[in-house]
Amino acid sequence: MNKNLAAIYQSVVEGESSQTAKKVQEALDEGINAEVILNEGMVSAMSEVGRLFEQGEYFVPEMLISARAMQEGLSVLKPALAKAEVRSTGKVVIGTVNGDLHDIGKNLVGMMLEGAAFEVIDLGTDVPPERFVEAIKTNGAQIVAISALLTTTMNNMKGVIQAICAAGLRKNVKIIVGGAPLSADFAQSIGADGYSADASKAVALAKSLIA
Ligand code: B1M
Repeated sequence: MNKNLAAIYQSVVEGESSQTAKKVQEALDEGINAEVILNEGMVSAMSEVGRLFEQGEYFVPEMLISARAMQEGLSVLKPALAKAEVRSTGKVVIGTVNGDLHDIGKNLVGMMLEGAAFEVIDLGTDVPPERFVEAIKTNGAQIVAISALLTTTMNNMKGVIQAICAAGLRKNVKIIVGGAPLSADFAQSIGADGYSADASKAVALAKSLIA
């Protein structure tokens, strides 16, 4: 692996925020593609953090400091990932479902959507169904993107879709879902319009749904 990519990987695993930011900048300066930095340097490092957590070598505080390092690196990477086109492709309301605090994947999806010129309204994490409904009404969004990282919270996505239906807004929006424990079958079972396994596929999906 390239020296800078290896250093990024290591600094995310070790939760070294400033080192991550520095090495991401160096990798960009070296001309390494932003998506390569993201996937080989950072996303793979978070998988390793997950593995260490599963094996009892890392605990929540270690996961948290690795997540901070990842966020720090992402803020340096963002301009390169989101080379926005001028015209708006559409409006997307995005959030992590209620009960769930994971936001790195959701933030990445938001960034990539912005890069494809979508206007993104980010509701953050632990978002209750009624806030999704309110945000659709206020912003006239065409797409709702919901993220969940826990097998326990993925089931709350159905509640969001039910609330959107109950508010009479279902025909106005396309609903896409994603997050590590999900699958296309799960998305279909809760009445979503689509599922994507990663951030770039989410962009393609969003574009195809409003085409
Ligand atoms: Co937590 N956590 N965590 N965690 N965490 C996982 C998810 C876990 C798999 C770790 C493990 O056991 N291996 C496990 C879940 C097990 C399960 O449910 N089966 C777990 C657990 C158990 C927990 C706690 C319960 C731990 C505890 O307290 N005992 C707790 C729950 C808190 C809560 O949410 N209520 C908890 C807490 C945390 C931290 C707060 C410490 C931190 C999150 C910080 C943050 O997000 N700001 C954290 C972290 C960092 C992780 C891991 C290590 C990394 C997640 C991550 O950021 N990945 C994770 C292990 C792992 O994923 N391997 C783990 C990188 C990110 C780029 O990938 O989020 O998958 P991901 O996003 C991808 C795709 O999934 C997809 O695109 C993204 C990019 O390509 N995607 C979408 C995501 N959302 C999408 C939406 C879309 C489309 C695509 O459209 C709408």
